[in-house]
Amino acid sequence: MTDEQGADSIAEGLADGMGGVEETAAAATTQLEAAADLETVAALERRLLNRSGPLAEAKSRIGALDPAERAAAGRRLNEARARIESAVAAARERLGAADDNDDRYAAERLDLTERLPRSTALSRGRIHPVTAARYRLEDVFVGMGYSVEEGPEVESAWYNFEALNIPDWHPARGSFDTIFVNLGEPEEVMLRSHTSPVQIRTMENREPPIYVVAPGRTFRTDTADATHLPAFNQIEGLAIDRDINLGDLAGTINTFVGALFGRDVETRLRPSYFPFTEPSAEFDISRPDGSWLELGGCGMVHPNVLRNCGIDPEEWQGFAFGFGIDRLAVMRHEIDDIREFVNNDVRFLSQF
Ligand code: FA5
Repeated sequence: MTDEQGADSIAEGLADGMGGVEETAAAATTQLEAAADLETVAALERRLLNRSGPLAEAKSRIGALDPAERAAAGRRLNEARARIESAVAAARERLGAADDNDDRYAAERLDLTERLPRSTALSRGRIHPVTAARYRLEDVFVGMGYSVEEGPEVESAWYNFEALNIPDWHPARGSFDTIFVNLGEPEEVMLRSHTSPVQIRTMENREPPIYVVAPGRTFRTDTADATHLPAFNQIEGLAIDRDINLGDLAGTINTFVGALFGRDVETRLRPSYFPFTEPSAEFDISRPDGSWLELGGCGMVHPNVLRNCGIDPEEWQGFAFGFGIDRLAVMRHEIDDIREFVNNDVRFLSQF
């Protein structure tokens, strides 16, 4: 028996006077409970309950009954209707809810156990080890009372050389292997070859006392090899105050190296030459095997540099230092070749 035939037979049962309405409603309920989809429920409802349907027809015949029987017949009919209606509602809820939920669940489904193939898996990004070293250095110096300054990567000869006591005839200009930019006067505009120009910019803009560090990219015509890159990073340090001496410089270097590497690492200063510091030194740090590694240059700020920035060298003194951040990261992670940092090999970079 199809659902539609079922609806017909129920309708006949109801239409046959008032006899058997309870049985008919029970049969309708059974059919509705068994209905497999919403369309079947709708077809049963239509046939049983609409205005020209059997319930309505049976009701119209109540008037022909004996008046004493009318109320009871009406009550039975209403109960049958109510029973069928609630069976329709229950069937609709059962099928409708299931249908709706199935669709919604399918659309919203998140498979938390799913594993993407390795090639398409999203991996978490990391901070590049040189950037991490820079952040760490900034933290250490900020903790020592320094503030962080930045300067432009394209500089004029004044900031990169002249104000730093390196006039154009000075042989030290040659040692910086400068990359010039083809703008304006020849050799007037360049990619900065060190972060020392930020010393000048800071002293021009600030009143002493000054305690700043200036990390950033620097550029030289150096050919890339295990210890050199043509674009590398330096951090500059500058302290200008009253009565600053070389001991303060040595103590500062000791303190930040200790903060970075731990107490076991020692530092030493070796006499050297930079036009912008006097006296000048190179500073080294000790390696576990007892050998020394050069980290950078430093010294007491040359009086000419102070004067170039409008600071009276009789009243103010200071020290400056500058060293390679990439070299520091190489040392920190015991890497053999500085070029690894720019090869962009994720297998290498994801180790840090
Ligand atoms: C200078 O650049 C000075 N401005 C440092 C200075 C600042 C001295 C303040 C005194 C006072 P130098 O050329 O030695 O100095 O470079 C400093 C450091 O930069 C080197 O010790 C090294 O760690 C790093 N460095 C230099 N060239 C390269 C390069 N091609 N690749 C990677 N690191 C480099």
